[in-house]
Amino acid sequence: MDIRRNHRDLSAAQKDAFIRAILILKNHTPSILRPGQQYRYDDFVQIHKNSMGRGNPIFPNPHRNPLFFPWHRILIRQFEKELQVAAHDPGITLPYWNWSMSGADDPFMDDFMGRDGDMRDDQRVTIGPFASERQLFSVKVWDRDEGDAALRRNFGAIGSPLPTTQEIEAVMNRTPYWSDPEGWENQMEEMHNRVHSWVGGNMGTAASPNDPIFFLHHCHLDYLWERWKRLHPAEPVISFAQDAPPGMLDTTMIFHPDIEPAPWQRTWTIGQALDTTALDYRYDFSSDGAAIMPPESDH
Ligand SMILES: [Cu+2]
Repeated sequence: MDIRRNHRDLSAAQKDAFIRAILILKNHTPSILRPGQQYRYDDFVQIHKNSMGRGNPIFPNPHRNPLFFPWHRILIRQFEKELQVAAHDPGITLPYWNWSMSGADDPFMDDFMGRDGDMRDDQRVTIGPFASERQLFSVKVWDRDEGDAALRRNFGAIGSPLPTTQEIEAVMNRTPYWSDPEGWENQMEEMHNRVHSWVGGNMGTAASPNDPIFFLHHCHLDYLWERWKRLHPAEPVISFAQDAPPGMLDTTMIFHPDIEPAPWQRTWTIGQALDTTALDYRYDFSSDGAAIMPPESDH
């Protein structure tokens, strides 16, 4: 069982292994979607771009839709497993970023996610493992037309500030899962959009997985879904719009359009993505947010 943690609880060696695995996937693991033109990391960017209705769109679009949480859960779980395989290291798991920039919560360190874009260099990231001059992290899949090969960030330039703990907790108290616009999913997805815009650069586009912080961001959302389930045990883990067709839980989630190859062999129904232990991972709830967790019955 893989255990995911807050990035601040990772050792220097664990952070290093995570970054190295990303660079292997980005520079050495062959692409399945466009062999010879990009690497495996870029396939994840392409899948996400398609999911936003760009490139070769996939239907249904898993954004502003109850599918958002289960669909992104599978996307980042597949990424995590491919990191493990690429680095021959089953100990690698996705860390999450709790959207705070204070002290050890800040993931944008020179030896981890690297820093903000440089305003004197067109917002290119110039410090950290993904810095443009290292040439280890060339963007291959763009939102629209071919763009800059450098990773870009522009912290806080667009939209609202990062969500505060109080804002996050206010959303965590919401039920049910889906109710437009006041439900937990609806409000949490909105909050998630703010974080994409706050980081800016590639993160503000349909090709947002170009920035590795995407995976720490979505890991946090996945973690919050697990916490929400524990906070509201009587609430259905997922729910749909009143006019949704019956049998939604048994529908297979779509990760590629018909005109592109499947990114992986397996498929999942929505119902198969509701339990992390069935996907062979769980969160370490002992350090983060423990104070606001209900007591667990088994210990
Ligand atoms: Cu997305």
